[in-house]
Amino acid sequence: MSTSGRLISGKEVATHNSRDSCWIIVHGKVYDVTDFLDDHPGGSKIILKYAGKDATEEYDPIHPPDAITTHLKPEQQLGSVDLNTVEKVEVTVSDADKARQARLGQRPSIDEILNLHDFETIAKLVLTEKAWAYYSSAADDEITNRENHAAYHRLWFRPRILRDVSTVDFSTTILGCPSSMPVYITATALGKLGHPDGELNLTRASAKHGVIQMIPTLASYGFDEIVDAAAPGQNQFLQLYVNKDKAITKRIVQHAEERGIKGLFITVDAPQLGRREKDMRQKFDAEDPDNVTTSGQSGNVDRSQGAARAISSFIDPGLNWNDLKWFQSITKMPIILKGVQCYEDALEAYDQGCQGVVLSNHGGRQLEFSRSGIEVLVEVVTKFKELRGITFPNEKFHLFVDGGVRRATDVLKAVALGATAVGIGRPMIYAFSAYGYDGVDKALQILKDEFEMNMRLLGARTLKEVVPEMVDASNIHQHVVAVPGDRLYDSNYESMQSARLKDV
Ligand code: 173
Repeated sequence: MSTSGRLISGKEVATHNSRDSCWIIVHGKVYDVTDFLDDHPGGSKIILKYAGKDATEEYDPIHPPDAITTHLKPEQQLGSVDLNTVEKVEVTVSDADKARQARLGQRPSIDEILNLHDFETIAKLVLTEKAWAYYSSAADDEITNRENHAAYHRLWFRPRILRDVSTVDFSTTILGCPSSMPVYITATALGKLGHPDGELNLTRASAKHGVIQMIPTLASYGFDEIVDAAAPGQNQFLQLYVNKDKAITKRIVQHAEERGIKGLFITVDAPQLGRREKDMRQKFDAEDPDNVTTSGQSGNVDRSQGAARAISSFIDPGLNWNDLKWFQSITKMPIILKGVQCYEDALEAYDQGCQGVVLSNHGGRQLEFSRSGIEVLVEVVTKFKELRGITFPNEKFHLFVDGGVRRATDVLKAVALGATAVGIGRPMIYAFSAYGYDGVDKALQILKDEFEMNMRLLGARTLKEVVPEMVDASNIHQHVVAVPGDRLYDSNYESMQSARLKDV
């Protein structure tokens, strides 16, 4: 800090409250953001709302803690403020969000949660509108989002009988790291929108259950805070959004390697963020003066943002195959491309020396009508055998899948078809949004219980015995779910949606 901690009074900060001179306070530090206003990925309006004031509460859930110090020059970091001299800014909370807060106290006991879907039901009730919109939204009409889950309905088991399944073991290794099950917690951004401990809930529960957490580039906690929260020996991966500024990317990658990260998952399906309209609509509130343009006509309101788009402008749309060599030159971590959607690109990744690919469509949040990861898995496995004589699982090149996974049976289908492991994203955020650490702990335990039972019922004692012959995938490329509607069942089944909330 250039003025090495000059103590500034709240009164002085308050005078810098305009576009011409705009200071803000975040976590007790004062920043001169006048020259940064037009560079702020989320726009200048939101900063100007806090000009001369304390912006911490607004800032916290949607920025990694070091975002501000990374973006501002040392001379723009002015010093500290005595918070007692600062007038409190009330963050406006809508009545709907107040009601949601109240519902937190009325959640059913966690003992009532039986499966991963249940967390989503509770999360929808207790999350703020903004958080629910950001987490749950997907591209356009959300067809791919639904297809991700539906695709698993086109795969049916061919179990084996009369095998001694007194003990079953579903542990495995992922990129050389032991894992208690063929599941990892995949990267999802902005954890603090759901719970104050955000991603740290995932770190702690992963440690307890012996699974691997993939740390997102856009976590609400800083990368180091998440690594520091890990237990000794706990393995973590890093999901990377490649910054247009290669120097920043290099620093992030090399720092991750120094901190012991075991795999670099480079996101390759997001040169531009998809339209998540549920998220984008959050920005639009005709009553909100922030949303009225200078012309005063709500018809001109910029609806093009949303939490994700607002903070994604740093991502390099120019990223291409030639950059792989550069990544290989700056790190020895295994490099995995996350977001591969056809066998041609999987083969290219293999030929260029990557250690694997994640067959993924970004949770249905990017290209609408991209196929599900599990469908692409079948294609990739078939083509690698046909064109290269390579079979899976394979220690030299790993296939991962994510999207739509809610049950251990989904994971077992992917493993049978050749996946090393499967990434689970939204269900874990819903778990901590609903119950914090306990939610993630329970979610992982549910998966383990489901694995144990389903391995027995499949007739597989280890994951090696979960083989392609155990799954009938003949229908996977048919984009029709051939399960007839079950009206009698549907009319009697009561989901948690209609569960009664406890009286306060
Ligand atoms: O899916 C996302 O929301 C995502 O990956 C993202 C990308 C940029 C900014 C925030 C989130």
